[in-house]
Amino acid sequence: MLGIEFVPNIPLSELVSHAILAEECGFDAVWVTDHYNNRNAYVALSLLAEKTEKVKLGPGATNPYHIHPALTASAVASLDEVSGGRAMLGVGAGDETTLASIGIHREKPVARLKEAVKIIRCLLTGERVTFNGEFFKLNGAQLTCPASKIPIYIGAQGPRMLETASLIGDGVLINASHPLDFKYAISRLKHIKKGFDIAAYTSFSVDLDEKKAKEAVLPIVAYIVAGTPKFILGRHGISLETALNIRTALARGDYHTAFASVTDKMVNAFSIYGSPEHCLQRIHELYELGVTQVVIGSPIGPDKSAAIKLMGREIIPSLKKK
Ligand code: F42
Repeated sequence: MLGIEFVPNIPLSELVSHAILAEECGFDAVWVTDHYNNRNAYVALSLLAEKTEKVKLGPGATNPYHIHPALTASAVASLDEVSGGRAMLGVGAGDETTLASIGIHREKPVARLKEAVKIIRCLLTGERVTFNGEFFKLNGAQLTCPASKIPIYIGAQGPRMLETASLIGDGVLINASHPLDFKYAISRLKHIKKGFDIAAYTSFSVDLDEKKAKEAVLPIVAYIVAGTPKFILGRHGISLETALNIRTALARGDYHTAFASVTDKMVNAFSIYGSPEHCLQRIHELYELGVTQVVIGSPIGPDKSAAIKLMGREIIPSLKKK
């Protein structure tokens, strides 16, 4: 399966055009990111449901801190109805910094996510649910629009979250681009059952001009490096000190220094960028490791529409042949 990620930080009319184009070019799934400061993910997804016909659609990823799991269940069930059964759900612990900016402290993420997924699954079956958990209490709650077939994907990078995803998810969304990170992550998915979808949520930038593709991905890589834990930086031979320099520059708004400090090692570790041939080879590497869905994530390319068309011409036909 081949997915694409859209961030609703652009007018939704534009996002809809990109998604229509992605469907025409052969993508199978469209994920919309969920952060309070962007346009609302479900508003975007309802529009996409109306304007597309085949692609699967889902938030990638929402979280059980800024939305109660009962509301998430109701939102994805509604999406399933308006899209004619194409909904999927991505749910993670949420972005710590974004949550902190609206006063939410991300406590006990693994335990909270487990409870939330249990509640969402029960509600989606249409059952009346009474639940007395550590974080959530439900008292005879019931949906009027059950949709029990919606697959639930867990956003995970850490060892405990990955193992949990393999226990409670129908799939996992792994935010990484490099084979080394997938080797590690897949080794932690200890309990997966047949049909479990291992999705690689990559940072991706394709263009005929490799230099332009690289320039487009630098800002994203700067943010990734700034937020990546020491043990993952070490895996790629990147020192904590260089990462901290980027974090400090970003924090004081000095984007020039931050982006200029991104090294080739960092871009290679945390993104897939370059010509269509090169990107195709990197995608193949991930499928060979056991990834079952590659998600083409931000920035997609220096010009999104051009990059989606380029994928449709020079990458997707070769992937579909396999
Ligand atoms: N976050 C968003 O807010 N919006 C998005 O659109 C979004 C998209 C997205 C796509 C793919 C993806 O993989 C992640 C995405 N995220 C998005 C981020 C996502 O929501 C999560 O933040 C991220 O995936 C979680 O990262 P993680 O697996 O590293 O988990 C964190 C929480 C972690 O620290 N995990 C550790 C681990 O080993 O897995 C351990 C945590 C742990 O054990 N905690 C204990 C517990 O009970 O939870 C408590 C420990 C204690 O002492 O309190």
